[in-house]
Amino acid sequence: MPSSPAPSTALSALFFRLLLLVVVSPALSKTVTYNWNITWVRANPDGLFERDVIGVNGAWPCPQIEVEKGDRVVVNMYNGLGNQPTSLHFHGLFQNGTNVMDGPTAVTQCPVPPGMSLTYNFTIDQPGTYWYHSHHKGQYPDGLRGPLLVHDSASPIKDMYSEELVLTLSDWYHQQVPTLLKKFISYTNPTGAEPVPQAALFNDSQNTTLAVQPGKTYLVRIINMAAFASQYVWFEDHSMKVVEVDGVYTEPYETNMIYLTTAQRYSVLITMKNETTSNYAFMGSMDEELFDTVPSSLNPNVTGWLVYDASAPKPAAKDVSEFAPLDDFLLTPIDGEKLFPEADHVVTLDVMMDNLGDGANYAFLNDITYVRPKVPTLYTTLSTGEAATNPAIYGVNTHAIILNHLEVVEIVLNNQDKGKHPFHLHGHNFQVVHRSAVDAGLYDASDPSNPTMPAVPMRRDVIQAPPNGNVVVRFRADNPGIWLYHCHLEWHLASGLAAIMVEAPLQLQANTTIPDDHKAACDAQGMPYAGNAAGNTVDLLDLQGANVSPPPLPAGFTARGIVALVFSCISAFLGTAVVVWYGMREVPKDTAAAAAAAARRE
Ligand SMILES: *[C@@H]1O[C@H](CO)[C@@H](O)[C@H](O)[C@H]1NC(C)=O
Ligand SMILES: *[C@@H]1O[C@H](CO)[C@@H](O)[C@H](O)[C@H]1NC(C)=O
Ligand SMILES: *[C@@H]1O[C@H](CO)[C@@H](O)[C@H](O)[C@H]1NC(C)=O
Ligand SMILES: *[C@@H]1O[C@H](CO)[C@@H](O)[C@H](O)[C@H]1NC(C)=O
Ligand SMILES: *[C@@H]1O[C@H](CO)[C@@H](O)[C@H](O)[C@H]1NC(C)=O
Ligand SMILES: *[C@@H]1O[C@H](CO)[C@@H](O)[C@H](O)[C@H]1NC(C)=O
Ligand SMILES: *[C@@H]1O[C@H](CO)[C@@H](O)[C@H](O)[C@H]1NC(C)=O
Ligand SMILES: *[C@@H]1O[C@H](CO)[C@@H](O)[C@H](O)[C@H]1NC(C)=O
Ligand SMILES: [Cu+2]
Repeated sequence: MPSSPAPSTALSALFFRLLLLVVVSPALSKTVTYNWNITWVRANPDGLFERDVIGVNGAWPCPQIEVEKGDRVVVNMYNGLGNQPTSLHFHGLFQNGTNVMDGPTAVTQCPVPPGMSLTYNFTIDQPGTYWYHSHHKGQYPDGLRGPLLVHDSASPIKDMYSEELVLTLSDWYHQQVPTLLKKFISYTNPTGAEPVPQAALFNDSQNTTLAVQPGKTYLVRIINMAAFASQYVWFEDHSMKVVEVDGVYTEPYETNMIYLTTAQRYSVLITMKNETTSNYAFMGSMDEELFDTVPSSLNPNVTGWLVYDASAPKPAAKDVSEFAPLDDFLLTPIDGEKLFPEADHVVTLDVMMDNLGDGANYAFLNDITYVRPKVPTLYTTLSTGEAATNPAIYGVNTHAIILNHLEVVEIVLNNQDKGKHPFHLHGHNFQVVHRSAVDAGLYDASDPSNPTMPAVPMRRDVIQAPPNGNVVVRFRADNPGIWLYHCHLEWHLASGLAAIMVEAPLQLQANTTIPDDHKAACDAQGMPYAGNAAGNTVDLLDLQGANVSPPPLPAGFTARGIVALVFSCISAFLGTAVVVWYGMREVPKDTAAAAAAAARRE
């Protein structure tokens, strides 16, 4: 090729601009590395009780993960707890191509035992507000959780505010999760009354103050990191404009109050007043309808203040007469993603609570209560070739549902329980295409009175199913992986309210390998990482030895009979205090009366 003449000034200017573009381009992503030693630390966030909490590098609250869209995140995690295994899950991230980094134990990895390390390594191509938390046996309410923020230079909302703030919400327990779980899943708690928290927190604390500047508009990223409690949130005399829901930008929607179930997030714009003379309370209030009994000592509220003038008083919060939060169904994603056409695959799941033969109360989807398999489900997929498309090899109690690559999936969730259940799907967000009123019963797709589905449905990754009602979501199976679908109330996940989406298993096999440190975590505990749910690598259809739920109640005994029997024993041995503590209100009247009569006879 002949050598070209010296470039013209115009050309060199163009070259320079291209160079500049490359330099400032958001495509130039970086790796953000965190070295985390997970250890116990002491804390007293509600001012009522000091206790051990799980922190990072000797501190609690845990640090914030903060990156730009496109960045790679590396978390080198060392389990310094000494007495418990752990894991990390990055809530809401699709982990597209990195299913192995998703984090739920028994699903995509073995628990990391004390004294061992594991590296999480993945890129993030989604903007917005997320969080991370332990995903091992209900552990995160003991403290291992924090915000994960993904900034985005191309954000459609970036010109609408001048500063960002983060506000986390939580419930708080004085006892540790293993103790609470032992009491919750027990024949002494046959009604399945969930542990009730002792306090509500803002930013893992209370009485938080936010110094604000008059006239300025802030983006407040609100994250509910609770174990159990939803919260109503409002800022006195300031309205909010919702602009993001669970990582999805929305058309601004003005409201005075929002409701966040555990694991949900909202970003809201708040414009400050021009006057600087007074300060204003902002409030969180736990949804007490979730609690079977409300102890008289419980303050469900937490207060913070927008501080315009540090020398002015912080006024007490005013009571609101009713909770009237925004209906999230009304939000519209800015990207305009249209309603998926008719689903290729409808998955209908019915939520129920019932007692099993051990007398404890369990949660069921279609009569199956989730039990952790011996082999993490991802490892079963990766080690079983063509058989990976056969749900039987995953074992009955993992409740594996096979999804075909790229099909449109509809999940119809019929909540036949009187409680509220916020359901979360890993690896995706979903279009919320129908949500019934409370007590509407089962979803009937052919009911002519169903409202027309929204043309551009709201999308998020956690949606609450109404009591005795239903919710219908759709998504495209465009992310091969083993994705947990579960109620995000930690107590219900522990009592089995989960199923596993085995999405495009053959495509997943084609490009996944198990990192050595993940295998080492299994090896250290003698846990297999190949074979069916029982660890059988020879006969994949032989599930002998697989983990299964307790047997049903003995023949001739009804659930109510067992409940009455157990209640009579408790009343006889321990007195009525225990009964009240575990939620007398849950027991049907005739059962309670029978139990009382039995107790009197003894
Ligand atoms: C983690 O922290 C614990 C407690 O401070 C300390 O004993 C241990 O050496 C630390 N380990 C690592 C790998 O940093
Ligand atoms: C917050 O303030 C209230 C009311 O003064 C007080 O009862 C509570 O203990 C405070 N919380 C903390 C964590 O200091
Ligand atoms: C993270 O993964 C990338 C891509 O596979 C790899 O190049 C890099 O070395 C990994 N980093 C660490 C710390 O493991
Ligand atoms: C909450 O904590 C974050 C991170 O430490 C901080 O940026 C933010 O201002 C705090 N928010 C409130 C309301 O205190
Ligand atoms: C505050 O002052 C600015 C500039 O004078 C004005 O545009 C804005 O409407 C005022 N805001 C409020 C809430 O009154
Ligand atoms: C909590 O806030 C609600 C709503 O304002 C109010 O009705 C209730 O009385 C408050 N409870 C306590 C214990 O302050
Ligand atoms: C995952 O990546 C594939 C290939 O780039 C893409 O087609 C798909 O939409 C992605 N799925 C999700 C949930 O991000
Ligand atoms: C993963 O495997 C599938 C099926 O073989 C292939 O089509 C796809 O391109 C692969 N994706 C990546 C990111 O390598
Ligand atoms: Cu639930």
